[in-house]
Amino acid sequence: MRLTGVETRVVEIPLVSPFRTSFGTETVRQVLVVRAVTEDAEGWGECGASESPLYSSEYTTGAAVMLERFFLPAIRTAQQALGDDFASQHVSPALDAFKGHRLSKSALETAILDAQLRAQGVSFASALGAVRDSVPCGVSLGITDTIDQLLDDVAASLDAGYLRIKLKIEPGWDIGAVRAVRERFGDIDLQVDANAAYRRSDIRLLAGLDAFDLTLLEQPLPADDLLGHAALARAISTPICLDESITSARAAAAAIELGACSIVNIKPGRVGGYLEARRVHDLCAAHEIPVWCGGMLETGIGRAANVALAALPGFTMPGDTSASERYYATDLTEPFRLVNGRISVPQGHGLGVTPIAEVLERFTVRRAWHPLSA
Ligand code: NPG
Repeated sequence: MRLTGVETRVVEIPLVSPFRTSFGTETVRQVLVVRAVTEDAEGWGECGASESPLYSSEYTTGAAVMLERFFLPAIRTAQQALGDDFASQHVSPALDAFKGHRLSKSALETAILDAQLRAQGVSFASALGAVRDSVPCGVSLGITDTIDQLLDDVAASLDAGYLRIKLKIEPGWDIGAVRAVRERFGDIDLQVDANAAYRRSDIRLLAGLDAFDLTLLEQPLPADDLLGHAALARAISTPICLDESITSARAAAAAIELGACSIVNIKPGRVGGYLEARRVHDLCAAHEIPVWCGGMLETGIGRAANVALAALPGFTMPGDTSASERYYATDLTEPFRLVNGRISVPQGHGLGVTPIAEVLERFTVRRAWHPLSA
């Protein structure tokens, strides 16, 4: 393929309601949208970074700078060396010298992969190896001011058809919230996500969750504390799932070998892209570790790719692949809808969805075009 250029846009879209986690509250989703233009097609990617570096070290403006200053010049060099043989599998090696910044790398690789697949007439799902045409969906519920509000959110989510509920927790909003939801809704598929808000000294407190038969406890401890997670896994019966700690297939292998988790949340952005996400999936499948697809408040662009990934065989648990309306009154693409708790996997070429030009324009706050042709 021959890339003629890449457009970066910073987009700001209001969320239907504030999303509060242990690391902060988002009311407007600020997102970097990447468009890769080739001679035959154009492709789209979305960066999972938020306005501030609170979930990870990356943030939207920084991601735009990384692309502009480092990644696009490296892609230009790779393309000059490879000529028409340049393809999406060359993106990650071309960017490998730059440490970290995986969310940003993923956005660029996804846009280039999308352009390639559209030109080839292949869907993301079939390129990745999907085995189903719809995926079971869960929902992630933020921290609320009161337990009553949380119970209302759970009730609305179950009414909408979500097949599992994930509660965000933090110190002071954990056992009580879980108990209230269990008491009110009984035997639902329920899990919790701490976003690294606890420390090893909280093991006794976290053992208190065992009474509630949760499907999993996600990322209780800091990302770099694999040994702490292993110690916790030995001390409690609730299965441990890792998110922030799993930054690559290599990191997943270490976590599994150490006994730090028995379930893995795969977020393609967090591991640097969909190609690495598939490697994490394959590794977990080889170790019989169930996986599910995480979410980062994606617009329809990122959601399309996540839903395709979640259709791979090892994704045996419902993911954070909610319908567009859970977050956005107006999505950048045609909205993803929940039907009987599932979302259909797009079957069109590439991502199978395209941003609606007028909507994209309305929410764009900054844009830049970076020519790449020689
Ligand atoms: O459904 O897209 C979704 C959101 C799921 O809870 C969710 N995402 O910690 O996993 C997380 C959280 C998140 C949101 C992370 C925004 C980073 C940014």
